[in-house]
Amino acid sequence: MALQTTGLFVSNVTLLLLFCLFVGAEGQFKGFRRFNVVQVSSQRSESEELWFTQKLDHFNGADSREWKQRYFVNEAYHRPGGPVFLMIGGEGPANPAWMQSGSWLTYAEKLGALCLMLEHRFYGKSHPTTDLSTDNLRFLSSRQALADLAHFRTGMAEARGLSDRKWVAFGGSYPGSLAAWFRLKYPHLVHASAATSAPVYATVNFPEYLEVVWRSLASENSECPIMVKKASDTIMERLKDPKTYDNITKDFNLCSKLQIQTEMDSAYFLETLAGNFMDVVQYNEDNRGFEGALGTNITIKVLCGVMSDTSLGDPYARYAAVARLMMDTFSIKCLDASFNSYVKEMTNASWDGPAAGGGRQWVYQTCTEFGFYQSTDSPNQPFTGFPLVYHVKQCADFYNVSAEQLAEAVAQTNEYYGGYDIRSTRIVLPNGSIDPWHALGVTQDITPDLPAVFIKGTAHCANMYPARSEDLPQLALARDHIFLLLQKWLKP
Ligand SMILES: *[C@@H]1O[C@H](CO)[C@@H](O)[C@H](O)[C@H]1NC(C)=O
Ligand SMILES: *[C@@H]1O[C@H](CO)[C@@H](O)[C@H](O)[C@H]1NC(C)=O
Ligand SMILES: *[C@@H]1O[C@H](CO)[C@@H](O)[C@H](O)[C@H]1NC(C)=O
Ligand SMILES: *[C@@H]1O[C@H](CO)[C@@H](O)[C@H](O)[C@H]1NC(C)=O
Ligand SMILES: CC(=O)N[C@H]1CO[C@H](CO)[C@@H](O)[C@@H]1O
Repeated sequence: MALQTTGLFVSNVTLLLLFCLFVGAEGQFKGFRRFNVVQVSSQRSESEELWFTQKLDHFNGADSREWKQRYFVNEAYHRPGGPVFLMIGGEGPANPAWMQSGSWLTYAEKLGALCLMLEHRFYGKSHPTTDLSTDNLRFLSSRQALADLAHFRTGMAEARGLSDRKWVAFGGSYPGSLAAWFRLKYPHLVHASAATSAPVYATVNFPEYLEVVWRSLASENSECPIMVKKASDTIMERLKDPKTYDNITKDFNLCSKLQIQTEMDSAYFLETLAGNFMDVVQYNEDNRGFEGALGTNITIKVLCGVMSDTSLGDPYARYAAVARLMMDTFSIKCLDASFNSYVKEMTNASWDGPAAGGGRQWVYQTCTEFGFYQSTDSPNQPFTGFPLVYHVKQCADFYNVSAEQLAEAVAQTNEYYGGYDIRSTRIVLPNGSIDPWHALGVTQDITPDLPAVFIKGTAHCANMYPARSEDLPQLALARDHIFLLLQKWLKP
């Protein structure tokens, strides 16, 4: 996909991504605060786009409205009688680069699989409705997405004579959860799933995310998260005194003079700055499959190096240096830290709007299904000032969803899918120890047929990227382990 909205990727057309969530480019890719982006690149030309007709509402037989969903095919590894691999798209445009690289293709080559990828409804070019009004977003949910997958599976099997083949679902991050849930809810349609870095448990408040950030920073240098904490406490303190705003504006290279009128303004600013660390931890050395990608050399080690560099001044000054380093790296001219402009962008319902790359849609899904709010409500984390209420209020501001509705929706999600207590078979659940999302994933083998694959020292979705010679040995072993499981499950 071409992610035109992000400063991170505009400059280089050879960088294509697939997703789960977003890195870097603060303030550019609105609404994607650190969920999950799986990224891969490709130097080769894009795969051909194909279109599949879907119902708008799978759960209402009286509503016959239809739309076209985008998908991709790679037949290069397909051998007669081989399985069908289905890569599940997530909360962003489906990236055709996955049709050309990634560990799933290595498996496909060995197993003779036909490879398909289906874009998620409401993301990328898959537009079920004329705009993203809150009324239209009613048709955006994981349940509708799974029903899309089921109907796609059935339709493709008929059209291509693949009904007797074994289908395997793949996905990382939110699509990882979808891969697990596809197998759970449609066991007659999908034989096995590889559900990478999948947050299967929905929760309104997710303060554990920042606790993992603390531990990941501390594993580099025990002083590092303490310096971060000092810096964010200092900023919180200074925000109380408008006389400091000129300095803060200059130090953090803000696009316009800092204005703090409400707690939402200060929370948004503090969260934006914290985002630098959250992104780097989530994607640390994540070998997203291409050399020299922007920002891949900004690691936990680099940030902690800056935070402990006394020559830069006090922890506040070092924190500002981190922010400027990120802006330089991603060629961002200035930091837009205004909550008001964020609200304007997030409430624009046009498909051409600034948050239509996925932010408006994904935050809607968090408000109506998952929560996952990365709040500062735990004492054991390094940041200050963006508590749960700040996140919850956005649901009301953007979509008129109340705190009560949110809480009920999240409870229903766990009731519907089972949360951590998945009852199924033939789902492999890899997780990386430094990925903050592992806290909502399956952390131990549930049964021998629902194995977890733990990868010490790797970040979000690491096992999905193409192998590299410098990969940690445990990462290479994890890829092999997943292959052996698939091979076993696909035995006639
Ligand atoms: C702003 O920064 C300058 C230079 O570091 C410092 O002398 C001044 O006291 C600061 N102003 C405020 C209001 O903190
Ligand atoms: C990261 O790589 C870029 C380009 O190769 C280079 O300009 C930059 O200095 C590097 N940054 C760090 C922190 O190593
Ligand atoms: C939504 O965004 C588009 C594209 O940036 C813009 O042309 C339009 O004016 C915006 N709509 C509103 C209501 O702000
Ligand atoms: C917001 O939701 C409430 C109740 O769910 C409803 O009564 C109200 O009309 C809605 N407001 C808007 C602006 O849609
Ligand atoms: C960090 C984490 O949750 N790791 C778990 C991943 O899965 C393995 C099972 O293979 C568990 O032992 C880990 O605790």
